[in-house]
Amino acid sequence: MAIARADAERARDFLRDAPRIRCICHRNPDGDAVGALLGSGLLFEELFPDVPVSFHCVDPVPDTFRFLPGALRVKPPPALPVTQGEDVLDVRDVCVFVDCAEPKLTELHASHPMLFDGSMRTINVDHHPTNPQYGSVNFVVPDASSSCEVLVQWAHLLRWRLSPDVATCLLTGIYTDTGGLLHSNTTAPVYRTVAFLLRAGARRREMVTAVFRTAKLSTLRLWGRVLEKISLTDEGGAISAVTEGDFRATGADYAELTGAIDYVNAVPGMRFSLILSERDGKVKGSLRTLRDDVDVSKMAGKFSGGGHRKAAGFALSGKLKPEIRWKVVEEEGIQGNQRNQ
Ligand SMILES: [Mn+2]
Repeated sequence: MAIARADAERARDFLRDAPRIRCICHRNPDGDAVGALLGSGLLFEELFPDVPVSFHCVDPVPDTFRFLPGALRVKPPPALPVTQGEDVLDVRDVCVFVDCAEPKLTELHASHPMLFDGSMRTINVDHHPTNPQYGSVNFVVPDASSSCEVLVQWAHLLRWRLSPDVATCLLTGIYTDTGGLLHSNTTAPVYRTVAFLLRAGARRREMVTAVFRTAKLSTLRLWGRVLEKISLTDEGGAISAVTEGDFRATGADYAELTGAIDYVNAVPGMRFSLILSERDGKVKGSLRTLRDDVDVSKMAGKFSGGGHRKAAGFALSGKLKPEIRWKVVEEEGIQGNQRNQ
């Protein structure tokens, strides 16, 4: 599936004629969300120098991605038109949603309904197959590794030149959503896109050092807890859980959990892996598999979640209740040992 030229041009015209462009990514943003947010916004600034661009997210940019150009410009969402203030939403503004699989992931669906009810011009750039195409123009490409890759496809179609800053942002999203070009979504087109971004001047070394070779002590301690608590189930799952107590004790914030699942998923012979985590009265589940015959998006669907075949998630309201499973073992061995002493 690819982007249609007519859509690419229509979205470009929206941006060119907008009084203001607002780029918006999902809550708890990951590398693809931040990379696509900054990469798209900086690109639009270069393409349409007369149109002001702002960057919005309900959560701050994680420290890991603060090295990216424009990261310090990310602000909370704009105030509603009925209020007065410095940054007020105008219904003529054009909003670009990046990596938002559904409106509620922006956390603006209730407070800013005009973004989703068709009263504003919006562009929806994403790669999640479950995306309900809520934009006026939708670039939803499920074969793409990342939203950043979708942005490159759009740029290619209209022959937009990418600056080194834009290329660095977009490369970050491709690298993080493919786990450093290791996940199964690292297709030949991904390598071609990476090569294109490197030629455009993407600062790969700076990005790899910041994202893949730097971990805060609190992160390592949190991951230590995740790894220590891995248990294997009869169904072939490698499962771990982190409670709010774990976050408190390690001083890690929620975003620092990102990446730990790949280690849980490394246990040989397992069908899938799962990390359960507690946050604000909700339990979030992150599912991964390395196998082609397991579809974790179906498993997540049973808990009203979704995602991809190999990476999916869900959220339930509630808390985690610790349960220690003890097994009664035959006494034979113990007695034998005692006799030997
Ligand atoms: Mn993504």
